[in-house]
Amino acid sequence: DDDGRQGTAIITRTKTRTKRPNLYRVLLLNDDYTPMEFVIHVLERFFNKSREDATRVMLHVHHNGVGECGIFTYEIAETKVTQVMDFARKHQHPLQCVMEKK
Ligand code: NFA
Repeated sequence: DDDGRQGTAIITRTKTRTKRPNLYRVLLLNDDYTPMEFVIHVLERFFNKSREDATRVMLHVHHNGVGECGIFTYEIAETKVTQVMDFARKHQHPLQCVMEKK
């Protein structure tokens, strides 16, 4: 806008500011006791993975010590970690699930 008296126009921002949310990687950690089949089930149930993808991720964790289940916003990532940890505890497996900022 310009008040018409001087060259003092004020330009207002009309473009919407689009902020990217912080993202978090949810990881599974290897251990010596959790059955492979249980880990596959966790990946299918809580991360909506196909049998094939779940098996790939499980074997990656088994061989490398850690692997990615997915990338989520903070609240979703936190929920996944809690769901997996509660489920593992219920079945008395030491499986560990953690999140890290991307
Ligand atoms: N290492 C476990 C076993 O040999 C399998 C496993 C895979 C555990 C991925 C945790 C995560 N039974």
